[in-house]
Amino acid sequence: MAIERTLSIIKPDATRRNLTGKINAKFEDAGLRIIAQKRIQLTKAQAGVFYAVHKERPFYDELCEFMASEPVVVQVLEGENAITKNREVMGATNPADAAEGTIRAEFAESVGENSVHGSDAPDTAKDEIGFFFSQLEIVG
Ligand code: RTP
Ligand code: MG
Repeated sequence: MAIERTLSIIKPDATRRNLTGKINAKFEDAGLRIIAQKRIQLTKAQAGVFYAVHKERPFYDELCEFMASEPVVVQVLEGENAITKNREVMGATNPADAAEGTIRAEFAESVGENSVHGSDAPDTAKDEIGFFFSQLEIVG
């Protein structure tokens, strides 16, 4: 199996409720290593660039507003099949559909305020990691 890297964001609903450590424990228990991490507050414009793929969707404005509302923790996770594994640990977008034990099943408040982001493919993972981190900040 390939060792991959993926970009993770602990979203404002989770940082507000002091859940960073509990969420990080889920990643580490699944064999994902946190090889870069920082707490930042996005502007709405920066959130808009990050989520530009969704700009035609009805929830885009609300999503950008939410992502800029309070600090987030951005991270690089590394491990075997890290992109897929992280999506499994996160659970479905809507917490009502998320499997038991997943981050979204346990912590998400709604389909919009759903505690975590994870890259969905190798090309987006590479772009998203580069959006937030320089090579010097990633220590694998
Ligand atoms: P993410 O990109 O944040 O990891 O989430 P995802 O792949 O599971 O879901 P995606 O379809 O990419 O949607 C991105 C984020 O937009 C918000 N959303 N709100 N109100 C709504 O119906 C709605 N749908 C999506 C969520 O924050 C979702 O994670
Ligand atoms: Mg997505």
